[in-house]
Amino acid sequence: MTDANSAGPAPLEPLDASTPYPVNPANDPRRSPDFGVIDGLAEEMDRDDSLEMFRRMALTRYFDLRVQKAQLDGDVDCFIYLAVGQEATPAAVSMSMRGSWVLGQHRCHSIYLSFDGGPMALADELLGLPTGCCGGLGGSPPINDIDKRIIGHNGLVGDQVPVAAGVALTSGGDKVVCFFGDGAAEEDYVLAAMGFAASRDLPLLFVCEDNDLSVLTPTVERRTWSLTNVAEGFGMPAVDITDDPWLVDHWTRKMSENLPALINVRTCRELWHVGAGCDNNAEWNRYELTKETLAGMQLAAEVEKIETETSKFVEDLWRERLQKRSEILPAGT
Ligand SMILES: Cc1ncc(C[n+]2csc(CCOP(=O)(O)OP(=O)(O)O)c2C)c(N)n1
Ligand SMILES: [Mg+2]
Repeated sequence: MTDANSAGPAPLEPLDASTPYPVNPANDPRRSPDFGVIDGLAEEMDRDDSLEMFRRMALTRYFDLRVQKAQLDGDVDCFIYLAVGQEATPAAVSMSMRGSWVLGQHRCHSIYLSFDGGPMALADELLGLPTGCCGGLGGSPPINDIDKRIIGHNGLVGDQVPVAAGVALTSGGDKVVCFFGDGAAEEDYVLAAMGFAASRDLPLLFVCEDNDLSVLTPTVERRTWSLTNVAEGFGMPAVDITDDPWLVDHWTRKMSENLPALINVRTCRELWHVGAGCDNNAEWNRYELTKETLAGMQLAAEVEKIETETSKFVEDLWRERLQKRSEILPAGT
């Protein structure tokens, strides 16, 4: 937090690309773009569905890159938790789980947008406008769209997991998806909630977005156990996979038939934990790999069209909302 008397946070600049960083210090083979991949899944999915899944990834990516620019420009000054690099997991899970209750953690623009939360309300939230999805008072994590059954986060890492168990206990059988991070998995109340969900047979899908980082600390320096082993110990099905979107979609459909269950997804955070900077240490680029797969399916022209349309949609949205803010809030607010 900044000092209440200070002029605000110092401007953020990306670090130099050569900054040393302990990426995958254990040389863990599970941190791989191919971990658990099943051949042929992309070709099996309906082509329009594959393109829709990519469209959701593109919306997150263009939106969060625009938020990054807005922060570097000084237009967004709240704490921001960007999901650039992590687009595939929420996009893929949402393909079969939209309409379920969904809870995310602080890094949740991707979840909100993939589950059809309103982009304008999210932009307004980050700009501090009263039309934001938390009244412009919450910022990046607590983004809600209750009509779409999206419940935002309050910043206490992992606390959405026991809340999700409560939602699943009272949902009348409706499914609940709860996203959380590999760091959150170490909180006692997260593990207790998983045990409770297993004991009560709750309709709850746990999705761990495992970017191998809790702020800057890699998993190997934090714990010796695997979350999938713990989930299996509780008696629930669990799978550990990379973030290939067709693979994530495949396991989401399979696991959601027998809840509660856990999917641990290996993914890469491209930007800083909080803020707009970039350390250039993502181990793979799932967004580009997804485009390559689609190109191999002769869908490159459709991909280009989606990117052009999404980029224009996001640019137009931010231009309009920045204009709106300048009209309703005094300069410097
Ligand atoms: C209970 C609690 N402990 C510590 C923090 C500080 N904190 C904020 S984010 C974070 C790391 C979370 O890592 P992870 O769950 O893997 O999510 P990621 O940021 O990687 O998406 C920590 C320790 C917090 N907000 N709440
Ligand atoms: Mg993490």
